[in-house]
Amino acid sequence: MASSTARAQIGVTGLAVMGSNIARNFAKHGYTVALHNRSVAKTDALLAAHGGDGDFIRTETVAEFVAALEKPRRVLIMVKAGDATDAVIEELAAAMEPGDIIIDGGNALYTDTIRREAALRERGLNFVGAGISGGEEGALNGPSIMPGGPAESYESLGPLLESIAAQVDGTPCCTHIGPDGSGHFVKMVHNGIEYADMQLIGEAYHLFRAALDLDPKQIADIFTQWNSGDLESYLVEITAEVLGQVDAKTGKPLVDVIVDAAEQKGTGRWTVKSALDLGIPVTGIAEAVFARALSGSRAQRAAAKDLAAGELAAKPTDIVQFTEDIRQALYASKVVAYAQGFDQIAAGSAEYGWDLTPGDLATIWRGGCIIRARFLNRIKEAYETDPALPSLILDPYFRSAIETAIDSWRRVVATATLLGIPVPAFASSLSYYDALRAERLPAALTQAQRDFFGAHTYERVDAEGKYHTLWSEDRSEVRTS
Ligand code: NBP
Repeated sequence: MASSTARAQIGVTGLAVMGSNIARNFAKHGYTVALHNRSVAKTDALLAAHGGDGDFIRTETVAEFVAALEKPRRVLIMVKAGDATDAVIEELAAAMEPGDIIIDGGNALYTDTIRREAALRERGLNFVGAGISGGEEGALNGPSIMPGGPAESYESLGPLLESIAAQVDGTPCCTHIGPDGSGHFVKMVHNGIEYADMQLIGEAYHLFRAALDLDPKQIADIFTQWNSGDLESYLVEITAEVLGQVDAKTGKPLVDVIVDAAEQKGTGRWTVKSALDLGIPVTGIAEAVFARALSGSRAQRAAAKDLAAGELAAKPTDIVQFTEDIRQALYASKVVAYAQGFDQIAAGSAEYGWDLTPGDLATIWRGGCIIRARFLNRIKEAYETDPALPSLILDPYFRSAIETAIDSWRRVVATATLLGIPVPAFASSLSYYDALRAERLPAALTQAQRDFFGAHTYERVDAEGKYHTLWSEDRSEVRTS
């Protein structure tokens, strides 16, 4: 630990799990790190346990903290998202000078980041909203970092962030995403995709148990096997670990003694709300958010548990075939979830004028973050080949992967339905796919109904313009524009 002089390249305020690990990560990469936390106890605990990791400067007050930083000052805030972040920004901004950089590494709502960036810009300060993924392990050993904010600030900040980020094939999992709230927006969609990915894995697991009567250990082995193929990913890997875990108290599989009510912190919900505003169907993510909500409706579920199931079909007898069907359904549904997430990113980019590059995101999500997967290399390649791809599903690789999977996918959704096993994400992803490729949708009827009750007009397939049928008169048609 060194004395407090203005020589720290980076300051970290908020030294709970994430902040302390990122501070250590910076220190391990040779940076001098100024430390600050609202309550000094956390700063001291960090120094006591890990002071030897590198060059730290201990500070108690914001004034000391800011004074410890070389100029332009770079401060990373890692506090609870929301009001706490606003409070910390205000304190810091009052003590900092034009040209300094404040980075919010918390899980901020991107509209808050847009607001904060504009307010701080007025005061001559650079504000960077950086999405950080990877949990505490990633924060320490290399997260995926999604910084959004002024491009000038990235010149000074980028090298630091890129050096502590995860690296894949020599490429850092960090790049300048775009202006103001773009980094947090992209992190939000990342988390939404994470929800979908977890739900799909959950549905696969449920089918193994309820349709094939496999036990958690057998299912763990299947996930381990899958992790050496196209599905290789952090989430598949940890699923195998979790399913292999035995509860010390009961000797049962741990998963069987955990209450089946999933909680959520809110980023999945934000993703869906934003998608609704942007008019982008993110059905996989939405089903995942709703599935968690339904699982948590414990009183309602308890009251409903005797509801009729109807006549159920026989379980599949060819375990090998159905296991492969589930693998294919998982892969195809995952393609849909990512395709939808990337659609949302494109829509957000257009709405806010961010000019985001989807291929960059696939690149920086390959390591460090929770959705890291072999799959992301394919997405990176798809956008490299065609940056204006209308949907990820239309990329030749994914198109052919779905062609291979389609029969299995249908069998899985149909079998689950006939067995009374809920597969909301598998089923809605398949329906999305079928809707996307449909020549005609029932939307023509919807438009006619809207015209009937609200004179909302419709377009014709055989003529330009907008039309209205005089439903309550003689039902003749008039052109309205
Ligand atoms: P928490 O989200 O639990 O926040 C705790 C920190 O916030 C402590 O340092 C606490 O100071 C500080 N704080 C609070 Br609470 N209110 C404050 C206020 N009014 N003024 C100043 N400081 C205040 O910490 P975390 O789990 O390390 O996460 C930090 C951020 O990173 C969050 O935004 C989180 O959403 C985000 N994130 C978390 C993960 C993850 O896996 N956990 C991953 C990615 C991003 P105190 O010690 O004085 O109470």
